[in-house]
Order: sequence, then C-alpha cells, then structure tokens
Amino acid sequence: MDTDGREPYQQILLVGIPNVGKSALANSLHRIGRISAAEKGKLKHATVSPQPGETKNITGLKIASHPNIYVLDTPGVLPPHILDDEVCTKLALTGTIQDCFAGEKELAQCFLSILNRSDEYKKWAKLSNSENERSFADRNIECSTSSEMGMKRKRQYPTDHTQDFIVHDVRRTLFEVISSFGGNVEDERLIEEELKAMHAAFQVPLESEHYAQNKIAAKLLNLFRTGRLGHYVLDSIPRKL
Ligand SMILES: Nc1nc2c(ncn2[C@@H]2O[C@H](COP(=O)(O)OP(=O)(O)OP(=O)(O)O)[C@@H](O)[C@H]2O)c(=O)[nH]1
Ligand SMILES: [Mg+2]
Repeated sequence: MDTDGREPYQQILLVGIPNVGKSALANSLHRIGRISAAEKGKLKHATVSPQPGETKNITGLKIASHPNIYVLDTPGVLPPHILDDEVCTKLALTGTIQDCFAGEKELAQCFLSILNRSDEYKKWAKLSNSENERSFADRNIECSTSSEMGMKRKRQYPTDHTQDFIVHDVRRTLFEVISSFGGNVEDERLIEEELKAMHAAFQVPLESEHYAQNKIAAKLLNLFRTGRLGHYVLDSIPRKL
C-alpha cells in the first residue's frame, strides 16, 4: 500500500501504427495474466478487427496482481503527413490505412509485383508438379470420384476464399502463370495475366468486370495479409546494423 492506502500498480502502454495487433496482444496478455480466478471470471477484452482504426479509446486490461499490472491498449497512430509514396504504399499494403484511400486493385497489383520478384511462389511448384506427374491411372481413379469431390466442394462455400482448396488453387495458379510467362517478371503484363487467372481460382463469376476485379483484389489482399500467400519483408534490411 502507498501512503494514500492504494495498492501500487504499474501500467504498460501499447503504442503503434494502426492494425498491427495491439489489441490482440493486449487480449492475449490479459488472458494468460497472473490474476485471480475471480478476476479471470469477468475478463473484459479489447475489440480486434481487420479494419484499421478499430480502437478509439484507451482501455486498461489487468495482466497481473500483487503488484497490479495493467496493459493499456491505445488507438493506432500515424504521422499526420507521410510524404514518401513508397512508405504510404507499404503502409496501405499491410492494412494500416483504409484500402479505399489507396485503391484495392492498385494494392493487389502492388502485392503481385512483390510476389513476382520474390522466391515465395517457387515454393508452390509442387502443387503444379503433383498435377503433371500424376499417372494416367490416377487420373482415371480421380474421374470416378470427381463427382463425389464435386459434391464435397459444393458443400463447401466457393465464395469463402479462406478455405484450403481455394488457397491451394490460388497458389498453384500464381505459380503456373509466373513460371510460364515468357518475359521479364517485372513486366506489368504478367500482373494483368495473374489477375485474369484469379477469376477461376477464386471462383468469381464474370458478371461485371469492375465488380469482379474489386472482389478478386480484396480476396488477394486478405490472403496476403493473413500470411497465406507467403511471408514478405517490405523494407530492405541493412546487412550490417
Ligand atoms: N497473422 C496474425 N494476425 C494478427 C496477429 N495479431 C493480430 N492479428 C490480426 O491483425 C488485425 C488487426 O488486429 P488488432 O489487434 O485489431 O490491431 P490494432 O493494432 O489494435 O489496430 P487498431 O486498433 O486499428 O490500431 C486483426 O485482423 C487480427 O486478427 C498475429 O499475431 N498474427
Ligand atoms: Mg486496436
């Protein structure tokens, strides 16, 4: 107790740019915290969301007793002006600012240009090779079960791009388009080919081209941001620190 009769306490402030996982971290610390069973029973939590700017106020979550320790979850902060376009694009790509400011299609194109210059897609070669190397007999067996598979897939939700079979198709398609592209991987025509091929991989109907392109861009960005299309370092890291 201090001289006022209050129990001493410590506070830890979580500060960072929007959408980097501050609230998720605060919740995890609170959940595993060294606090009494009675307090655990009335755990509160911070709202976690894929949209930047979710947290609007500072919230204290208790993470330890005797001494009491609180973690303070705070709203994400950014400098009021970011003059460097490249920095802005990287921030937008990671979901730190709303997609509508940068344009979903432009961000998806930006992701594809990073993917095309990286080695990540090469890891998906086996998805394509396994198709090619399958024997004729295997294919026949598959034909007989394909209607069952079709039934299974129908029971799944083709509009939910987070399902494993869609992610698998997206990776395989991207690998095939990149590796069969004749020109330089930095050529913008490769990106256009990839976006076209994504219609089938994401099972997006070709009703309205504009609508379909936005849908594909949103799905692609979501898979990138949840790590399902590989891991990328957007900043170049100096070899010697
Ligand atoms: N892959 C992955 N995603 C995470 C992790 N932590 C959080 N996320 C996701 O990142 C997104 C943002 O998480 P939040 O905790 O709301 O981020 P925040 O920093 O509090 O965002 P603001 O309140 O806008 O500043 C959510 O979609 C989370 O599910 C993590 O460790 N790994
Ligand atoms: Mg938050």
